[in-house]
Amino acid sequence: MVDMIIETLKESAIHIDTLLKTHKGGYLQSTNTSGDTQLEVDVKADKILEEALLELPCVKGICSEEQAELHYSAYQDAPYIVAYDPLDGSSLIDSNLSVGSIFGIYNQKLSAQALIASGYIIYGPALEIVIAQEQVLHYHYNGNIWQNLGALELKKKGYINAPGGTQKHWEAKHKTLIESLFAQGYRLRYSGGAVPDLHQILIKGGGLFSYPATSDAPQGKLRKLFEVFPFAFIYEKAGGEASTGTQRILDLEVGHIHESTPCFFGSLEEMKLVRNIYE
Ligand code: AFP
Repeated sequence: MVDMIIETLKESAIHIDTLLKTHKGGYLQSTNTSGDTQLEVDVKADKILEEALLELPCVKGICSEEQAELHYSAYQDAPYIVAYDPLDGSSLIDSNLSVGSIFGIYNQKLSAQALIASGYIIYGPALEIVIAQEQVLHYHYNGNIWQNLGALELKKKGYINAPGGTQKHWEAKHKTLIESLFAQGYRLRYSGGAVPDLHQILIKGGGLFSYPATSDAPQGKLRKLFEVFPFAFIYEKAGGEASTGTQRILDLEVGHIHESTPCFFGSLEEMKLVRNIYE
């Protein structure tokens, strides 16, 4: 049944990619629950996913970053709830940088422990999708079919440092962490889109992505259900770790569906350094 959801996400990816490549529309008057001003393409991508997923008899409900509440389907006995961010990084669209869709497939309830698969679509020079179940599989769309490019695995240590958040609002210990990575020769790679930034670390085999607690955003910026849990699941399945600095992400509870959390994703060596500095 999860395969049906994954096939539907692959089909929706092709529609959203076409939308992004052909559409030129600006901002709407509306904002979403997180207070972000919505682009017309945010709303359209959301509709594409919502309509496709709600048709599936195995989907009990959907929960979108662009919508205030969980939306139940007609299939109340179905097992899965799909939580997704239809277009993450949409503020990068006007500069023509890569953006993505992120999704988590939850069994019966929206909790980190109920996550059974997750992934993301990346709309870049190529259209790709990464899906984590037991392995983290990477697919490329060749204009006709989805080709499996194989499993993504993190090495124990990488060389990329992707530090999110405004530096003047970082805590002293976070500055220490980031400076220590640069002092070891890590390279800065940060676009401002979680999908391309976290994808690059997976493709290059390792590194650290951080979006810490800051004085202007004490709970970080990235949302648990739509960004943080799906990527935590992916990074763990790829042989890395994901934490808040002091706690494993996939042990966190969820209060409100739009709740955010500080987060760190990386390969084992970098995550050890995060623990040493944060704990
Ligand atoms: P937008 O969807 O508003 O572009 O935000 C993207 C995002 O949620 C995530 O993809 C990035 O990692 C993060 O924000 C970047 O935030 P900063 O610009 O504060 O570094």
